[in-house]
Amino acid sequence: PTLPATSIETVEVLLLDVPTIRPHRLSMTTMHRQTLVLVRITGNDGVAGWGEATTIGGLAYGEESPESIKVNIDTYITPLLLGADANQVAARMHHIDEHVQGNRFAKCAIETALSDALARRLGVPLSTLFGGRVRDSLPIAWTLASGDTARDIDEAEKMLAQRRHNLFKLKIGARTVQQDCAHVAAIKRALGERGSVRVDVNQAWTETEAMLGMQWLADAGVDLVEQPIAASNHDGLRRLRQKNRIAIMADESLHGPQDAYQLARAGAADVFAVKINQSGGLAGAQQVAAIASAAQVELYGGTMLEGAIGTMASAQLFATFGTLAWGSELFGPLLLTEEILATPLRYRDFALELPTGPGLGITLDEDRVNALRRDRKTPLVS
Ligand code: MUC
Ligand code: MG
Repeated sequence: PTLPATSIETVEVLLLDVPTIRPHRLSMTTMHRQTLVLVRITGNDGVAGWGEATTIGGLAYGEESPESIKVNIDTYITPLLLGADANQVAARMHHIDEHVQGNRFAKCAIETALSDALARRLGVPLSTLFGGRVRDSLPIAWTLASGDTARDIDEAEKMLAQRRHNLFKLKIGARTVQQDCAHVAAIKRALGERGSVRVDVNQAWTETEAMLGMQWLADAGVDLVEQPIAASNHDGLRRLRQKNRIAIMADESLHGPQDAYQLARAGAADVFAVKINQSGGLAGAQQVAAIASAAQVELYGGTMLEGAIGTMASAQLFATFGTLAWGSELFGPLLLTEEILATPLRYRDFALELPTGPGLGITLDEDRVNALRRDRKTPLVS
């Protein structure tokens, strides 16, 4: 059966400000809250789909801010969508690409919302639109980023005891290489073989610092280093890869299929951190995974610390990947103090379980969403 044409009636962009459970320290910023950028697209049949375009630290991490995403969708993308057929997702995205340069996060949220609604109309999980599931749950890493060694060890012990996470990503790069490596080595010593320890430098090192740091980290038993040097320095990544025995993962270097192709050609990474937002959407992320597979680059399912919508959209896609050698890090909702779903996501046995319902398979609690909306907050009275 073919779906009848469904015209797009509304496109809404909501900004939700949500505190984090503790400060989250990255080399370029310390987060005390996250701004979720949620997009809802509703068709004339009343069916709505959700997408998310959340980023990290305003403009500290990427080129799109929550506010720029909202204004660019409202001003430039929504007019391209209103009245058009909601079910022709590829046609809608192609049309947007013809008129809008860049803006990968905004495009990802739009594509996710259209795809969620389409899958709901068809009565299938979102993963079915991308070929169906290879797995029903995803291993989930946790990021230790309190900035304090003892607190990080304590946090990791709790995660192991609860059987919530046994893959740990440590955020480093804000202190000296020596200080950072001592911090990492202490954590790895405390955890031993009970957990995999990886680090994310978020581009903070020079190539010479990385050469030194990676040797120390390899000796400390660290499994992988994510984005040790500047995103654009593919040659440097290749040189580091050739001279070290520790795996290198590309994150900020990887903004969609073109980057995936260039990195693979350059032999610049052992692993790709695939992110739906950085890839410009689900289809772009699927292409990144295909390039990785062809080039025998291993995969890791990355996050921009999205809330439940972006997290589940990512999970639905990552569940279709043939292999996910390094697991994933879709823990975003667990870093936030507020729940926005009617039923929380299920994290257990070191994994996130995928729901079986149609579309994203989640239901938002709209009262909670509304309570967190920036535009609904009572203005401060001075
Ligand atoms: C990043 O660079 O990977 C993902 C997990 C986390 O703690 O920060 C992000 C961003
Ligand atoms: Mg990273």
